[in-house]
Amino acid sequence: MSWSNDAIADEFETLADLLEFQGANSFRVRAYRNAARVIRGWLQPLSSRLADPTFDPTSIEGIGEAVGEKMRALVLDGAIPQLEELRRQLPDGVLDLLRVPGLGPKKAATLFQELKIDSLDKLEQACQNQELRKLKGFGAKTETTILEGLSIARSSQQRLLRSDAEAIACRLRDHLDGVAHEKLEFAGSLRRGRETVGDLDLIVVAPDGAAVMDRLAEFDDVREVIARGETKMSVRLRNGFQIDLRVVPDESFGSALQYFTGSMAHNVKVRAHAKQLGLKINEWGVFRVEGESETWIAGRTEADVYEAIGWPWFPPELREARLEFQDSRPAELPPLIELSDLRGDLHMHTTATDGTASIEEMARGAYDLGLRYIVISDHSQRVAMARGLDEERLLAQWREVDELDRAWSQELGFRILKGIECDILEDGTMDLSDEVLAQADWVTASIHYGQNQPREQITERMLNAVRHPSVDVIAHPTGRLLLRREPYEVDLPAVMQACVEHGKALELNANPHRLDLDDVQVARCAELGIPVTISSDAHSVSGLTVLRCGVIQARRGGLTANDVLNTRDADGFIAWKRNRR
Ligand code: DGT
Ligand code: CA
Ligand code: CA
Ligand code: ZN
Repeated sequence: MSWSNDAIADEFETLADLLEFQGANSFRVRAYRNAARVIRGWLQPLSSRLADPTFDPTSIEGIGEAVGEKMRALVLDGAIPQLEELRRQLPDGVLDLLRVPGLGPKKAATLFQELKIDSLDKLEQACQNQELRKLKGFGAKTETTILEGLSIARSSQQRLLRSDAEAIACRLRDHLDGVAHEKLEFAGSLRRGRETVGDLDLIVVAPDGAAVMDRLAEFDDVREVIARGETKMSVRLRNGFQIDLRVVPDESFGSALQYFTGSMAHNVKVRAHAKQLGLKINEWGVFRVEGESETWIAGRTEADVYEAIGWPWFPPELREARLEFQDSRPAELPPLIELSDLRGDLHMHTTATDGTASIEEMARGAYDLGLRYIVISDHSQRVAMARGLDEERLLAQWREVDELDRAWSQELGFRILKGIECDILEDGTMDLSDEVLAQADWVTASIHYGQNQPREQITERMLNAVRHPSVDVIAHPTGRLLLRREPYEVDLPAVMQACVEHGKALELNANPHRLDLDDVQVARCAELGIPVTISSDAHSVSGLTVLRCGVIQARRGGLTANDVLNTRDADGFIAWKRNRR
């Protein structure tokens, strides 16, 4: 049960939060936050290195004496004494306050001191009574933001982003390689590709189930074994996340995988259909029921289970009892899009604004992933925090893009296209002139400011952008941040209708924090014939790999390669824009 780098980093984040809450020196707070970032990004497991007394943690850039000592205490003794002391001093509810989006440690401290707020319930009350706006540095807007954030703080207590849950699943898979097993698969919402995951459901076939359970108990970050029986075990990690393990016989692997993949609603349909055929399905298999007797007929593989009831195998992403059935029968479904169908990436940033890589480095990264073209789309001037491009800098960047494009298309047949992520300003106009936008190969429009405007206003801004002759696609159309920020108030059906009329595309932003549009919304796009773009919005070379997450989301919406614009090759993509009505 040693500490993963993530769990170590979480402790330092909490330490920084609590110190900041107490009003500690901001230099110290920053040092702990930096340390957390370094630790999270470290590729080797630090806990095993720290067990070696000759290893000097301060040899790592960004780790000083104080952090190094605390890391050792944490890994060797199980706690950072100073952090435990802080936790003892503060009421429990204070830690909950720190999880409310829009409420940092400083603001939380003010609320605690001035209004004696030490729980989410008291915070909600105070916002509703409009008490916050009386304080310096708080306004009506803060109250709204906090009220919106409250539901997230309450609901996000256990759920993780799918990408974070997947990282834990990968580590666990490696860890369990240390014990004999024949089959191992993660079921549940992770397998269905949901954007957030409540817990992991692990199905294993092994010669010695008890040994697998012993091994699970030793997994990094396990805080407690919640339950352990003959075939089932549940553990909880330090971050509160739960893992459910089932050890099943080989002949039940497929039926257990099917059962625990869910969704519940999908399985209700499956069971009802089986019953009509005189069959019974549960996690142990498919059984023929004759009077009192039940005979096992299938269960070894998932395909066997579906075959036994005369149904096709459904991709797990579709098992939500939504698209996969029509009139309670399996729907006729064309093959879903796959990652390898993507040819280009239409949304990414470079060092010109808030990215960490140059145009050429992004191109190289995309080329190495097997893509054939990219659109460089840095921020426009309104996004001053990210050094957004004004017209002069943008035109200069485009000259550079053109030059690189010439070289790269000649040498590698790889295209680098001129784009921009142009802000839709608060008044509904575009952040750059029509004249400049008209020269782009691809114009992405998006909202970064005035996100709290009323529904009519936001919708009108989006409609303006869709109607703008040079705009091609609206990026992250609802503005939500998973587990952090609710979507803007926007009449999405109206925006979609306008996209149909004007032949514009909508983005499925693949960033795992956004996945914006969601599965139901992309399904609606496909239904209306609105081309969807799956783009990374990468700010670094490694950020390009999130395209995978976007493809999973698109599959959940039942999308085929045809529904997605950037599955076309560069010529086809450019032709689509040219032929637009
Ligand atoms: P999550 O963990 O909240 O993200 O979502 P799931 O879908 O992974 O839900 P979970 O972990 O509670 O259960 C995994 C699957 O197991 C679920 O999709 C269907 C199945 N399942 C769980 N509990 C029950 C139950 O009480 N009855 C039936 N029929 N199926 C269940
Ligand atoms: Ca689950
Ligand atoms: Ca579960
Ligand atoms: Zn962007």
